[in-house]
Amino acid sequence: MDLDELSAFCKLPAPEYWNSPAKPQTDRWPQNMVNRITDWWKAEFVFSLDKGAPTFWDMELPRQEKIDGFSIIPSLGYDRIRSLRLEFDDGRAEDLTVQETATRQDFQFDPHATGKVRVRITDWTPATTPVLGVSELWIRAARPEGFSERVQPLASIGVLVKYARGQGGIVLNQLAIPAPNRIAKQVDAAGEAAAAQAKENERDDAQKKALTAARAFQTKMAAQRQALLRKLLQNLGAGVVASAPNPGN
Ligand SMILES: [Ca+2]
Repeated sequence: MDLDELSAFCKLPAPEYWNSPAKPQTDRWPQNMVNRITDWWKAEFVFSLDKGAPTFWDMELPRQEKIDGFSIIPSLGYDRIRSLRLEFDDGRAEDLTVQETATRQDFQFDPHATGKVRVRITDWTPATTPVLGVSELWIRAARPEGFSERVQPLASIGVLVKYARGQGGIVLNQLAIPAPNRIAKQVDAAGEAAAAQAKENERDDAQKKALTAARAFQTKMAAQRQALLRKLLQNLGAGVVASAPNPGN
């Protein structure tokens, strides 16, 4: 949405980027960094340094923005983040010191014009198991003066938004969300299967109709044949009767 927090709208690398085959509902799922669930270890995102996982990743923004804020709740399960560097397309970076606490830590800086934010973990307190991770993070964009008066979210996730305009305004209450590829493919496949079935039914119907017509034709022909035969026999009978010699003669 066009509010100022953009992390959930960013494109993240796939789990393979961290050498970690993963699926949703595991702590190896990158989107766990922005799922806003903070009180369950499985809802964090972690990666293994001993599997060669890189300690940086790009968060691609939906469009060019001016980024001026970042927040994080680090994962405290294993290695503990002590510092981060945020890198931007303008060639500049922000170095942030992170406390080893499971609380949200907010950072504000001068805006950076950028299409992505590279998050690089630069220092950490090592644990016995070399696993690093993030519970949650947030990326904020600079908005023009008066933005918060004109654009007011009615729900925390920003799906319902009020755009105040003088005495009136606009309310956003519907979103067109394109189906993810997998679902789109399933829908396509289901559509194709249904079309094929319909075609088959049509073929079956045509066959049934042809069979019914053939049977009707057979029945009609049989009836005609019988009628003809009956007439023939009648004529023949009449003839036979007519031509039979008179027993009296
Ligand atoms: Ca989370």
